Amino acid sequence: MANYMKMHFVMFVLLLICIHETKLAISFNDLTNVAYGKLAIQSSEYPTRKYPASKAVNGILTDFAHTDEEKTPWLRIDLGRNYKIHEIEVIARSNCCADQLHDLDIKVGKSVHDMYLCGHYTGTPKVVGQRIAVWCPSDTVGRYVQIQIIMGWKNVLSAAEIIVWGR
Ligand SMILES: [Ca+2]
Repeated sequence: MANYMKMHFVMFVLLLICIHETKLAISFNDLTNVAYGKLAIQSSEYPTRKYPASKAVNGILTDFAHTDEEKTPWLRIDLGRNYKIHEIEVIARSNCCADQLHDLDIKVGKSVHDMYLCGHYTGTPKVVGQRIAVWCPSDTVGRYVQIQIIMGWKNVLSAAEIIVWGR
């Protein structure tokens, strides 16, 4: 009987280990924000030049990058090397005007001349500080991440932060 109990105990422990390993396999703990502090440029500067693209990758949600008025403004981040990219989040500015951030193409590429779509956001944020998230196709690898407004005629692109979850 003692051996029977011991065998059950060992099986129970093995089961716990299996559950633990499975959880590790499906968790995303190894992803980091690979955009944080990286080089960023945007298609134009707001006339006061107070809102450079770097403000979209500085980890601060209360400031933001802001282009001048254009038809299809964009902001591009150079991650410094290729990363496997899982998810990209774009956070609207938190003081006003979240609707500036609408109808976005979110692209990834190994080269700025060869970017492909990770995801598209259709519509307009309804609240300040809104988070827009897109999940890239599973095999997405790239060094450059770009967001661009593709609808309308007079737009400004203003993002408080762009978070790129990758490894
Ligand atoms: Ca910021």
